Amino acid sequence: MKIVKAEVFVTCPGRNFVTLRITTDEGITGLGDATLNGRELPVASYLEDHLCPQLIGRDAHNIEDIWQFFYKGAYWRRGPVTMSAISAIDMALWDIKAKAAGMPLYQLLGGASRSGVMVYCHATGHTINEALEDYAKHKEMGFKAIRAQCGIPGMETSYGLSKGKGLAYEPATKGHWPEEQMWSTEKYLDFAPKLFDAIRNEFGFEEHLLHDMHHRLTPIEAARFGQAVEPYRLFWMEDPTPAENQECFRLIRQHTTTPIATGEVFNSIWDCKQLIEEQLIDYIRTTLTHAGGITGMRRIADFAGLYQVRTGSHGPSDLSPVCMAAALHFDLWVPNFGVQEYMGYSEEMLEVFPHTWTFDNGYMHPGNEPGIGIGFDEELAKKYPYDPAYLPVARLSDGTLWNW
Ligand code: CS2
Ligand code: MG
Repeated sequence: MKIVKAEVFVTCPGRNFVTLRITTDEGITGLGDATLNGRELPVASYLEDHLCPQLIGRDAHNIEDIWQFFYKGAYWRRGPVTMSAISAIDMALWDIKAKAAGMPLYQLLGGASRSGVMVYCHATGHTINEALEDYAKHKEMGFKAIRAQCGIPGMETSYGLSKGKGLAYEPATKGHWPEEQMWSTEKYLDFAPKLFDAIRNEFGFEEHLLHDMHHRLTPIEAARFGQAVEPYRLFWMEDPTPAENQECFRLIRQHTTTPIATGEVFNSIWDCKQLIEEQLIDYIRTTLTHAGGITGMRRIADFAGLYQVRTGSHGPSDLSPVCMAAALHFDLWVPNFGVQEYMGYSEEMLEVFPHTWTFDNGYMHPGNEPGIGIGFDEELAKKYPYDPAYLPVARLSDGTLWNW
């Protein structure tokens, strides 16, 4: 089955998404997500200018060889742009293979290991009370795992907050310049435990409670945070510190039993190697869109399984519904599954990407259509052209650039 066409679409039904569509001589098409928030166009160009022409004429069934060809064959290995492009190709080819086999993708991977995929949602508020209201709303919807974030007194904004009460969370700002936000670790460390205290007092321990620190603490500060929140038994603390230096997680680990999740910005198994091998983390958050598609993620998950590290894939709505659809197949199969992030999508987004997944009482299922169960409405997508937007940056009160 030969590849005859590979097309790239950039569309913005609320957020910019990069979509790859591969077509074969048998008329089967596959979709892949190549979205890299705030850096969409280089990935689109990497695909269009370099990889797509080299796909034409290849056997669509040779997924592994095509992955290796673009990984080793570029000479320049890894990196978010390269890996997002390879990921999209990989996802689209698995979609095609599953359609050709007449099976939902999870069947090709080895079948379902569970009846549904536990997903976690976001509860957020500018104050603790607002966060409690949002938590109650999500609990009511049936979520079994809830991430909680809230505003910190003395800081105008913080990670994970919407731009106003009742508005959907959207960190990026339109235009060509990132918003600059102020960050104070001291204020955060003093206040954040109060949020978990309020949640556990109000709702008890029934739901899994998660929290994202978004890379902002140093290792010793993260250790102090982990220790302070132990009584609230978090499911995980996410990205406590930047992870380029993997061994710095040792220091956090020595001080706290609060489980650790990291990896949403990783793009290969090498970024996770030491963290997994030394059991410095509990959940690996790599995603299909950035870490090499099904082929890359399967390798990471199997490796993690040796060390009892479970998956907890990144799933914000700046990864397209194509990624979410494929992720649900992966999650339904992967033996060492932990949880899947699910922020949800706007109506406009879901109209451009019609899907077969379902949500029931906190668990999602990818559906049983052949392939990954996602479509792309090319005509509708044209109504939403690329609209530049950038993630914010964070600075300390003296102006020093920090980790957003
Ligand atoms: C995140 C994201 O979902 C998460 O855990 O940390 O919100 C992240 O900030 C965005 O995906 C960046 O594009
Ligand atoms: Mg995160």
